[in-house]
Amino acid sequence: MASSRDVIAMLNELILLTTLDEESSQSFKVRAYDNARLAVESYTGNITELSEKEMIALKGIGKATASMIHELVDTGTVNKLENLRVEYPPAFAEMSRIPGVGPKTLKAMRRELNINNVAQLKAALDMQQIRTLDRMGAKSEDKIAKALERIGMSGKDRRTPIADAMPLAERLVEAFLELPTVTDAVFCGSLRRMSETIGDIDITVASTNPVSVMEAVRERSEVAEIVLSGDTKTSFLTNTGLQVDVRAVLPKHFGAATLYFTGSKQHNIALRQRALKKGWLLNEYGLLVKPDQDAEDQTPTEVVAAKTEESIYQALGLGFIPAPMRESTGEIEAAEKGNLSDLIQLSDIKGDLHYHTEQSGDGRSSVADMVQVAADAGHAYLAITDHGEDLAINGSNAEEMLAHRELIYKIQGDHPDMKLLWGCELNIDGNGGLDYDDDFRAMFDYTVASVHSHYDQSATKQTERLVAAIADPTVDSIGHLTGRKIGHRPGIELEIDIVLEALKHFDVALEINGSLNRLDAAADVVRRAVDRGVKLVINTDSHHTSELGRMEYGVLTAQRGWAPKDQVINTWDQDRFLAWVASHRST
Ligand code: DGT
Ligand code: CA
Ligand code: CA
Ligand code: ZN
Repeated sequence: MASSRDVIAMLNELILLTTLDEESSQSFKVRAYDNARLAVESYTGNITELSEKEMIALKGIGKATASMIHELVDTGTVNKLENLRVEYPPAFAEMSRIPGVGPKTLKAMRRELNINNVAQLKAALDMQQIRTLDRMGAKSEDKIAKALERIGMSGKDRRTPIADAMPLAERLVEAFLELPTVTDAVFCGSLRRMSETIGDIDITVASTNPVSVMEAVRERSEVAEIVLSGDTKTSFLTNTGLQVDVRAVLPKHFGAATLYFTGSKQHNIALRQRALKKGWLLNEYGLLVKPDQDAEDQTPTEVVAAKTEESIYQALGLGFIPAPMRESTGEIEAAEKGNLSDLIQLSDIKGDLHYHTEQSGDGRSSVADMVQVAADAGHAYLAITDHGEDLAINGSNAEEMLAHRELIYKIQGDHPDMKLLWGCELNIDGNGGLDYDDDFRAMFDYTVASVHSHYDQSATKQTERLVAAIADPTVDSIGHLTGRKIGHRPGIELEIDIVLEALKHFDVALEINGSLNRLDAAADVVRRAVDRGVKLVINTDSHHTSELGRMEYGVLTAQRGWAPKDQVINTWDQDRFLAWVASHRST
C-alpha cells in the first residue's frame, strides 16, 4: 500500500532525474512535478486514496501526474521513472548533489570522458581532464574538488546528510509496519541517534515470519541494487547510492535487536561489560544468563530480558536511555543515578517561536493556516517571525510589518487558548547590526536574530558580530547559530565559549533549529550551553503547514545535547514564558 510519503518520494526522484534529463530545473515538466509535490505535502489525508479526478481538483496536480500517482498505487512502480533510472543509474544521478555541477556538465563529463560515478570523477580531476571540456578550466576543477570535499563525497567512507536519509527511513518503517506479519519496526543505527551524517540506514523489523519481510524488502521501489539478501537480513542500495540494511527478527527478540543495532558500538560495549559483571550475556537476541562454566552445553537458554529496550535497561539497573544519548559519554553513569528523568521530551513542548508565513517571500502558507496547524498541535503560544527588511528577497519593511501585525492580532480572536506574538526574524548583518531602527525593533512582541549572509569572515569577526546581536536589547533569541546546511555549507566559525557566555550574560535563548538541513545549534554546542546554564528554545522554523514535524527532530537533537526540560523556554507554561518575554522588554 502506497502512502502520501511514497508519492512525495516518487516526485522527488522524478524532479531529480527529469532535471538531469532536460538539463534544466525550470522546464515545464519539472515545475509540474514540483507543484504536485507541494500539493501532496499540503494535503492532510492519504493522497493515494483519491481518484484521479479528485487529485486533479486539488490545486497543483495535473492530469499526467495524477495518472502516475495511480500507476504507483496500482503497480508499485512508475514506468517513466524506471526508464529514467536506466538512463541515469544511482551512481551517476548522485553526482547531481555536487554544488556547482549542473546537468549539462554531468552529461558532458559522461559523453566526453566516460565519467559515470564519483570515483571516476575524482580520477579525472587528478588527471586534469575536466579542463578539456567546453567552458571548463583549472579553476572549475579546483571548485569541483573542493565541493566534493565539503559535501563529504571525497574519501572512502562517504556519508549522507541526515536530511537525505530520514524521509526514506521513515517511509520504509511506515511501509513495513503495514505488512501482515509485522508487529513492530524502527530505524536504528546512527540515524536513530540523530548523527548529522549517516553511513547507512539500519532498520529492524519484528515479524512472526522474517522471511516474508525479506521478500517485501526486495520488492520495494526504492531498491536500485541488492547487495545481499538472506532469511533475516537484506541490504540494498537506493538510486542515490545510499545503503539500507533491513533485519527481521522474531518479536520476542525485538528489544535486544533494536538496542544492538542502534549502538553506538561504544555504548553497546559498555552495556555488555555491565551485563557480564552480573553474570549475564548481552547480544542481539537478549540479555541472557551465562551458562555455568563447566556446563557441557555453553548455549545460553535462560532469558533475563529481550522483548523491549526498557526491560533490558531495567534489568541492568538503569533508567531508559534515549537513543540520541547513546554515545558513551557518561549516559550510563547518569542513568544509573536516575539523572535522566528531567530530560526534554517532545510532549513537554508548549509553543513554537520561529515560524514563517506567506509574509516572508519564502513562506508558502497563509497566516490563518499556519496559526491553525499550531493550534491543532496544541500550542499555548506561537511567535510568528517573518523575515526583517534586510533580507532583500524575503523580508518586509516596517509598514508591511505593521499591516502584518493587524492581521495576526485579528486572527488571535479565533484562538483564545493560544497566545500569538507578532515577531520578527531579524537579520544579523556582517557587523552584528540588525533590521529597522532601534525603536521599531523594540515594538515586536518577540524576536529571533539569525545569520543569513557573510559566511566567510574570520572566527574573531563572526564572534564579535554574534555578541553584538546578543547584546542588543531587542533580541530575545538567536536562530540557527552557525547558518550551516549539513552536507552543503559549513556554517560560520565561532569562538563558541565567548558566544555562550554572552547568551548567558544577556539572558538570550539559543535556538535548536529542527530543520534536518540545519540542526543548529548542533548537539555538542547544546551540551556546552546546558553546562553553562544558557537558556534554549526548540523551533521548527516552519515555512509551510507541513513542517511542524521538525519539532521532534529538534527535541531529539536537544536530547543528544542532554538538555533538561526546564532549561528550554518553550516548555514553560504560558504565564511563565510571557513573564520572561516581558522582563526582556522592561530592561
Ligand atoms: P553509520 O552507519 O556509520 O552512520 O553508524 P552506525 O552506528 O549506524 O553503524 P553501523 O551501521 O555500522 O552499525 C549499526 C549498529 O550496529 C552500531 O551502531 C552498533 C551495532 N554494531 C555494528 N557492529 C558492531 C560490533 O562489531 N560490535 C558491537 N557491539 N556493535 C556493533
Ligand atoms: Ca548505520
Ligand atoms: Ca549498517
Ligand atoms: Zn527562519
